[in-house]
Amino acid sequence: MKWDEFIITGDPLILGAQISILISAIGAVFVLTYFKKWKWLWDEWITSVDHKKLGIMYILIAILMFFRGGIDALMMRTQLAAPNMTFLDSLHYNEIFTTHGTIMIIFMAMPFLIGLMNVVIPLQIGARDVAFPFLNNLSFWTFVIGMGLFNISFIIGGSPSAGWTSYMPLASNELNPGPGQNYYLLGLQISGIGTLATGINMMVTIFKMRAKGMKLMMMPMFTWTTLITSMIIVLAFPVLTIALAEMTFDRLFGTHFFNLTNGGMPMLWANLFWIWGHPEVYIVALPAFGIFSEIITTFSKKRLFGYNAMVYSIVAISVLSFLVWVHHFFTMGSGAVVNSFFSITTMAISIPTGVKIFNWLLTMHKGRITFSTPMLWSVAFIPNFVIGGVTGVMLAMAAADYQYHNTYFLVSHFHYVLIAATVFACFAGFIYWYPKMFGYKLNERIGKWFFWIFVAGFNICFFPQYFLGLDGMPRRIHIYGVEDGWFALNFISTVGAFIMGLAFIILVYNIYYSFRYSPRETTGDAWGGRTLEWATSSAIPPHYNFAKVPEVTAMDPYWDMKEKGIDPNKIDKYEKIHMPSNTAVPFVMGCFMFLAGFGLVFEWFWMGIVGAIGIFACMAYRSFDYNDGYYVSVEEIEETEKRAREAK
Ligand code: HEM
Ligand SMILES: [Cu+2]
Repeated sequence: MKWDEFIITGDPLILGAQISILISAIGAVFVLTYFKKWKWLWDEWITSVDHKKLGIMYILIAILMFFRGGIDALMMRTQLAAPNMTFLDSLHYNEIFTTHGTIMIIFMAMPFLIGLMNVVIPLQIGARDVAFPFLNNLSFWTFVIGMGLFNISFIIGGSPSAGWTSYMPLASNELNPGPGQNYYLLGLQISGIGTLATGINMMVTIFKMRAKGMKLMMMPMFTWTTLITSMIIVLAFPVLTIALAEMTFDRLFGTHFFNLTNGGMPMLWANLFWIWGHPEVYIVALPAFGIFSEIITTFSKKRLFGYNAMVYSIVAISVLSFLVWVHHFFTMGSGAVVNSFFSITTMAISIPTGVKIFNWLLTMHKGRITFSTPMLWSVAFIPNFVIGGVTGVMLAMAAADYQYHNTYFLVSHFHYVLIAATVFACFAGFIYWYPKMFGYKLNERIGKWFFWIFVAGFNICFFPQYFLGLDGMPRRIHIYGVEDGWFALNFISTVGAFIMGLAFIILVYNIYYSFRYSPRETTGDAWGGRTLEWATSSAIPPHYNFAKVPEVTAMDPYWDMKEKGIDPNKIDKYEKIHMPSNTAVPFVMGCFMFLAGFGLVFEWFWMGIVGAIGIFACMAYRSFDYNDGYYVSVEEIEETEKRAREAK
């Protein structure tokens, strides 16, 4: 690599991005220095082990990534707006769909949901924190480092361009020289470690830290979906870890796992990728189902219809999610028997999913529904997601898939599923728990504008793509001709994409507007909630969550308490509370991970070794760190609780 190739120059779009990043960075440093906020940032956020703060930081970064992925999407839609456009060349287009897909799934959808889990789950089960608070901070920093490494590729060295699926041999050294693909491998590898640790953490938290009396079959639905999602993470992510490591070896050390030479198998990569990749789809879908369940019950003022059926269908979906991966390559010639098997398992998933849809509808049936914005998103989810689901069943028919495969029919299908389930749920959950995090609601009127414009833009963008697909337009093409006859629908689709972009601006404006003008929430129970997170005070409950952990005697425990006239915050005598200390180790370790990752991307092995030594040094340091946390004194609890009550 020559130095003049190191920093990407010459492209006006990238130059614009570089300049705006530089300006934002200088601005951030200036603001932090001017308001003397560095210490606050370090003590209260960077080294914090408080699950709520880590959750908020996850969400913040996810929104940032939604912006980046969204800009990518708009650039692609601009290029495709009309025949023979020359806005992006083919290589540039390839890079952008690769970073768009990877960022949206790995660095937007997952961290958004993990952020909401972090904020909500310990509160919802009546715990003081997650099971392993140190690990939680470490997970966060590994995710940030992986995200950062992946994102700098477009400034330093060049972006990956082999698609988010990185099929071999397209992703090999021969067809994809340069550091781009290495960024993909190492960025995902590092952030994947964080995700795996989060999965373990959440699983142990939910199994071991529930409030007294909360049996498994009494857990709120978001807790259930988080538990099952965590199990999927623990089972699926190691497959990705191995696959990425093998491809890294192929590229860096000349092994032959996925090359055609010396017995390697390109299809092995496709299989490993989707053995992780399909469960991954459910990692971002199940928590969404949980969020909708919480919101629909709250705003229908009813218990969830068919609670047991809901739990069993989540379990069924999670088992099936490991048995369908071949539907991603029906056309690669596995033969009729294999294709039939995977065709049937795929279609079978629609049964438990359908059960859930009916349960949500029946929860709303005869409920006293209020259409607040979180509820609007949840109601809109149902028909939009059904469109995605039904076209999924169409794709599942192996014989018919020979027609749909790799066309815009598929592109439309997976966006209907990912946006109507995951993105709608992220928005819904964000708005729903916003008062818990920040102490005031987002403005409802602006929120409704955001909702209607986004949902309209979404359908205008993606519905026409089904017909483009049926008309034969392949995915991942950067140009088409007048004679193809795809102009009108593509143009409509692009208009829809920009409408969604407009909606996003409205969301950002709403955050600003509500920060300035929203009335402060004083009850801690902004929406008339049913579960325990609403029993704590807001904004952001005290770092120990509950001065005294409530005892659970019924499903929807907070609703039950309210009905019985019990105030969980009325406590005669406080007792001191044990809490974990902050830690700087994960942040430092993250810096070494970055060094190691960056070194490997450029095959500067000395740098990789320095980074690795640093990582091990941090581990050793941590092993001899006997800090067992500290006690929050009774006086401090009294003081904190008084302040929280006074805010009422
Ligand atoms: C918000 C509006 C969005 C728009 C306008 C949009 C648009 C696009 C476009 C134009 C492509 C390239 C299609 C092609 O050339 O084959 C694409 C691919 C993709 N999108 Fe989106 N997208 C959006 C949101 C999302 C979200 C939220 C996710 C995931 C959570 C997502 C995941 C993907 C994936 C995985 C690909 C495939 C990338 C590949 O082929 O390697 N998109 N999207
Ligand atoms: Cu799949």
